[in-house]
Amino acid sequence: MLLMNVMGLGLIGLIIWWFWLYKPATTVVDNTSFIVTVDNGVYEPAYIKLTAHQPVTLCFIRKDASPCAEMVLFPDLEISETLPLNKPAEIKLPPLKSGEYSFHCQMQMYRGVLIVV
Ligand SMILES: [Cu+2]
Repeated sequence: MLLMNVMGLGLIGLIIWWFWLYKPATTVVDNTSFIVTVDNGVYEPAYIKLTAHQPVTLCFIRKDASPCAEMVLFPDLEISETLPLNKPAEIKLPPLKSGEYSFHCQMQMYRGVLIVV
């Protein structure tokens, strides 16, 4: 019983952290669309939490003119996409099994992770 309460509190804490405190890093349009900006050498957010077995759309907005930022690759998903500058580029992801899927630019200088739970 105590353990359950502790777990429950932990879960609540995690939810609060994720939805309120962590907000600047995750832009959730709805449950199935996420905006990722590419700027200053980073993906923002770099960690994207997704629900398993649910198709999602990632909308990449590239503000970084560096040629390095031009491509985004999801090697595990065999997805690669060219990102136009200052124009949203939608990448539709298939339903994913839980796990971690990294994504990065061609030279792997920009890095991010999809965390599917
Ligand atoms: Cu690069």
